[in-house]
Amino acid sequence: MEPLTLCEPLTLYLDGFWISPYAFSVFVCLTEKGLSFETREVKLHERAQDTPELKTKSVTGRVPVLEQGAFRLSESSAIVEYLEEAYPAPAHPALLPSARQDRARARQIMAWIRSDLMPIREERPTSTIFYEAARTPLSAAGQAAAYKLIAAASIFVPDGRTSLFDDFSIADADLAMMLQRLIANGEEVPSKLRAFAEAQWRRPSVRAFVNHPRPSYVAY
Ligand SMILES: N[C@@H](CCC(=O)N[C@@H](CS)C(=O)NCC(=O)O)C(=O)O
Repeated sequence: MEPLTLCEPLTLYLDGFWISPYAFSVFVCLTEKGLSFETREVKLHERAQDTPELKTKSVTGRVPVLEQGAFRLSESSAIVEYLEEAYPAPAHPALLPSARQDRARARQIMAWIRSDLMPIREERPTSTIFYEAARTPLSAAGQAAAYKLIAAASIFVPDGRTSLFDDFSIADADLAMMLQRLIANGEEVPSKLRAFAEAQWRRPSVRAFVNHPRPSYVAY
């Protein structure tokens, strides 16, 4: 059953403005793996996630959703893990470190980024990276979250390096996206972390997402 599924075309459902950090993670993963895939935009500002079609595909009404034949999966970290298992090294680049403890660290960083730092996510949404920068300064809670992000990232990113581990991992892209919320909005970010985020931003898979054409933004 599954080998047949793996031959089926891949479709990534993502938001219509190409700003979802979770869709970004899956997009980078698919691109780094060298997989051909289609993208379908879901207009979240028109509540397209509530349509029966998307509800059936995602179950939870959220993007990203990966579709492969009759198999549909939402939750970016589950999708990344699926792709890593379904398209493993050496036939495809590994997107999690091969060393067990590094792999665990990458998963820690990915889980943390998805579950903490809420004031940054609220006050510096990814629309401020791809559209217009924020107009108001960070609140006290936002500043505390920025400090927490910078403190942790300064430990996670080794000195003199622009990647978390020896080779690229999907945690690099996720951490860079979180740091870009500060950088793009002119917040103070130490040079080591700025160099890290900028290096990740130059990666072709990341550029393909960042430079993808976007329609005019409608706040939602
Ligand atoms: N934990 C989820 C988060 C997904 C998520 O929050 N997606 C947002 C777009 S960035 C969404 O679909 N929002 C629409 C909604 O919740 O109705 C993941 O990692 O995929």
